[in-house]
Amino acid sequence: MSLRLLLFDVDGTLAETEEGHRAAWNATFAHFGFDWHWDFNTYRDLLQIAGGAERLRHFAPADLSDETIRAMHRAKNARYREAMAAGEIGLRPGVRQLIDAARARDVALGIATTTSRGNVEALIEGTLGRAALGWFSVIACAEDAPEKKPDPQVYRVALARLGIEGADAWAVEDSRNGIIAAVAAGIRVVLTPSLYMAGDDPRGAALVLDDLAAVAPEELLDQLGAG
Ligand code: XBP
Ligand code: MG
Repeated sequence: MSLRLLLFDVDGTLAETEEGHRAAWNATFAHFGFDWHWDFNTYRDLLQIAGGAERLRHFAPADLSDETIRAMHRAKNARYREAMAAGEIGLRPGVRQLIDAARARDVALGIATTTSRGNVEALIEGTLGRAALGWFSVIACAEDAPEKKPDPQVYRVALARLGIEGADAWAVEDSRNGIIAAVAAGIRVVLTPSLYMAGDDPRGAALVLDDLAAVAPEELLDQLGAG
């Protein structure tokens, strides 16, 4: 067991993105003529359902067509990406430092997320710059894994693409669904609970930190078994 691959979740882990998603949803509801508004507590409950389109399907009346759900999800993501491009959301503390330290020690980096590739790219470009997309050996997202977390599919896809065993990888996650998904793929988890996930059950995580700045990056890589 060594650290060959560090897999990052995106929403809640690389950045506190969910307030961006929530604002974009609320603007989309108004645009489509609905008087719905997801406040913080409502959205926290809805986050139990992974995936934006799945979340809206769960919330919306049954007679709202799947086509409309898809159109609203696209509209939400267009607004969300505009906010990302405008630099409205930054990385969580310690993320950049851990990425830099891992690259310096030849630990491969990857992404395993429920959200779409376009949203991942918008976040990476808006925070680390376009060239940083090339720092990740694998980006596994909604388009690669239709079974969303807590299903382990996205983690299995990421491992399979690189031919790396779960035992040689660690995941950085923020949520209960994320822990369950990674552990089911045989991957150990560093949990950094996000705004919406604070107070959730951390069982299954091998290490729990307030955020990645809580431990110096070199020390953290040593703890995770980097060579
Ligand atoms: C995050 C999610 C995502 C985002 C929105 O899960 O559930 O659905 O809220 O993204 P995780 P989309 O961090 O565990 O991957 O609207 O693009 O689905
Ligand atoms: Mg997450």
